[in-house]
Amino acid sequence: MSLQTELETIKDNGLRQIEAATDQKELNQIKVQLLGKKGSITQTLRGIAKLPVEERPTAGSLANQIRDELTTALETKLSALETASLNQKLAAEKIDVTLPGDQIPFGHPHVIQKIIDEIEDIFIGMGYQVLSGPEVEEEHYNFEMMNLPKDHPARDMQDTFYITKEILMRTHTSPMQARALETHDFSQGPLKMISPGVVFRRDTDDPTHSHQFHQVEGIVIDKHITMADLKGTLTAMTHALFGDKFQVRLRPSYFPFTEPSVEADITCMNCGGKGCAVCKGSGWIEVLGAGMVHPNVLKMAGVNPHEYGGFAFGVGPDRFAMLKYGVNDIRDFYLNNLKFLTQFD
Ligand code: FA5
Repeated sequence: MSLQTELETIKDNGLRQIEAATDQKELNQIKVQLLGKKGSITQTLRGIAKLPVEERPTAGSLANQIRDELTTALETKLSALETASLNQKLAAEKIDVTLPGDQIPFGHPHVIQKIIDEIEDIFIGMGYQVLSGPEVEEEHYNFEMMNLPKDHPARDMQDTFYITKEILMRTHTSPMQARALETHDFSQGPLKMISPGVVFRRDTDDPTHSHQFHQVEGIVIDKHITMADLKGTLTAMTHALFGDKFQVRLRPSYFPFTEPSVEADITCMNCGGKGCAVCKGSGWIEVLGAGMVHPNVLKMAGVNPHEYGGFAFGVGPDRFAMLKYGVNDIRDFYLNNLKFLTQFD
């Protein structure tokens, strides 16, 4: 067989093999067989040296032409195989974006925090500032500055967790009254402040008492503030939280840091005021303590009680949450039972 015929045969067989190749690995093997160092084209090219001199240029140029044709055919096939494999991969990895995704559970504010947020919004709307204070408090602020000197019998009203003799877990948010009074600059206007937070008492837990619960303290100090302002403010808060049907009733009470002192009841949610087991037949539920700030509290904080006066109150948002959502046991709020807590989402 002449060299030319040999080259044509290699080309025809090579093109057929290239065409029939089904994957890149196979194509690579064909490439090596045809164009590699020991490949058929290379071997044949070696034979050129044995040809008569005048035949060598024609044979050499044919060999180069065939090598180029095979190289082009290999590249074209390689690109076709790559496209086919990419299409196959895309088809296999296709996702249906219309399918519903996996539900990722999200956290949400605790129900008591929601009530506190609502109370904050109401008072911010009435021009109050919101302050927060230490839960680990000095006895000085928790008691002394609230007109409860050492050995005052009213200290027994709030059983206390002591850390040291002078440091305790605050039993109420009222120390924030003293802290705000001390720092407020009355030349800039009246003091109108609320302070929400956690408080701690050595109370025995029962359906309406927890040893750790929340309070929102409120205080307004200016000239000419009266008890009517207190009642109006508490009524505005109650209407905003529960609706206009709910009334506020003030009953005389005693707190060492207010004079006069009151406890405020609101219309029982459960019976609408008719009287039921929840309100023990009275039609009212006690939700907060309040009163006109005692002159001693003002004096100790450096405020002249002859010039300034006002009211203060301490709300229990845990009790509000119980009323609002018909929860009969305060302890449910603290058990971290997600089935219970997620119903307030
Ligand atoms: C006080 O703590 C006063 N500092 C409130 C106050 C502030 C009076 C400013 C005057 C001026 P009392 O102990 O009554 O008061 O608590 C206030 C409210 O906290 C109660 O009305 C009730 O809603 C809530 N509360 C009291 N003890 C508990 C408890 N163990 N568990 C849950 N809520 C409670």
